[in-house]
Amino acid sequence: MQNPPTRTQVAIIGAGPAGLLLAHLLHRRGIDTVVLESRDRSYVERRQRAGILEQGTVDILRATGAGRRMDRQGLRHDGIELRFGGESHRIDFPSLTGGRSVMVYAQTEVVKDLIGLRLDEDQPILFEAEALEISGIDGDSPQVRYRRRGQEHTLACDVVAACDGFHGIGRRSLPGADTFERVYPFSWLGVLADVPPSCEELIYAHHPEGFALHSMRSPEVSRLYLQVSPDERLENWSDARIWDELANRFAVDGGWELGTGPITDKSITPMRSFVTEPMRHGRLFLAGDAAHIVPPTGAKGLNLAAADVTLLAAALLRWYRTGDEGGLDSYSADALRRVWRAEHFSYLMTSMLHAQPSRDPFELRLQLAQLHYTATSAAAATSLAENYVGLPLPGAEDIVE
Ligand code: RFL
Ligand code: PHB
Repeated sequence: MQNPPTRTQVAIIGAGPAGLLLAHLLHRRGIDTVVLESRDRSYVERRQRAGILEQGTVDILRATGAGRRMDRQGLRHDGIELRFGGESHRIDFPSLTGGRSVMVYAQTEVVKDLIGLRLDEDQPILFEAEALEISGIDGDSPQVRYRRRGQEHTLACDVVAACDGFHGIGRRSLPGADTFERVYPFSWLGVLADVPPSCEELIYAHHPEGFALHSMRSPEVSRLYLQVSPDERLENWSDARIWDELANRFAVDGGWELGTGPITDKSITPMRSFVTEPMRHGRLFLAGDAAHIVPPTGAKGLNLAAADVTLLAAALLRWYRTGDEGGLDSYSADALRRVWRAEHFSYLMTSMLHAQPSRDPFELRLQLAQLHYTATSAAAATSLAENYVGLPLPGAEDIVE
């Protein structure tokens, strides 16, 4: 693209799941967008992150023509396994949630699919275009100033959607917001390994030494996580030590074998909860990690991003079609209701499954009581299942034709 566009209807900052899905939903309904992304395409497509799509996220991708590869290559999962005290217990999603389930399909693949669609449809997406400033949000023609290939440009628009993640400029450009934060006293060491998963469904393991999670990316690739201390360094974790510790934390009475293989990616992620309120000021709207972060234990981050932009797309469509601002006015409150539900669920899962650094025996017994209750009570299991597969997506019916 030689001359980047100077005006659009909705300027979208960030080509993560939030920005790309918003652009896709709006384009289908005839609303013009320009996506600005500070990184290059290959970086965005390779960033290892989420792996689980809620039922509502799967439905919206499928209903809008973005789910074809997901339906071929994604793995539908009807439950998860909880391991604690040497035993394993299965939570069955469809029977507890009226038939809902989740899809194992990596964020990298969702992002590739949405970028592919955008380029096939010849819609503007500018990589290596870093938004520097958002201005004019109290008027009706805001602007985004950005730098691309050493040159500064200005993009004028009706609305700015800041989908620029936790470290973007969107949140800092929204005046008068309140923030809420909790930093947890542990991190996740995540590895990607070329070995078939040793389980059919994800395993969330509680262990006195710390939490472990067995997830997957495909029938050939496993994704595994270990709780580590926040000041832990990657160089302390040889591949052999990682496999030993995983086997230790997943051990169950009667035996279970963890397959091992070459580790192809290793990283440490801190865990935090963060929310900014409100998510809108004038013509600036925040969506996804730009507005909120959850600890990954509930697998909610990407799904919340999808929920925000579904709501925002429906509100924008209503406004462009009828001039009715009702959806835009209630966007922040409606989005935050779901955000806080997900914050609470992620916090509960995190607190139930992770070892406290103090090794407080009272806390440990509370965790085991909650795990036992979840494994044996239909009411408790239903609550976990309903939150895990995700509540219905408001706005989805309005934005899908
Ligand atoms: P992203 O994905 O961070 O995308 C934001 C994009 O904005 C760009 N950007 C800018 N572009 C232009 N100008 C600027 N000034 C810019 N500043 C930033 C960035 O380069 C980037 O491309 O945010 P988005 O779209 O809101 O998506 C959120 C999700 O990525 C995130 O919530 C999930 O990855 C969280 N998460 C999980 N979510 C789930 O739903 N299920 C999971 O199983 C799950 N597992 C995880 C996770 C996150 C993890 N990490 C590493 C944080 C597991 C891990 C380990
Ligand atoms: C992942 O596959 O990366 C994953 C799965 C479930 C979680 C978090 C991460 O809760």
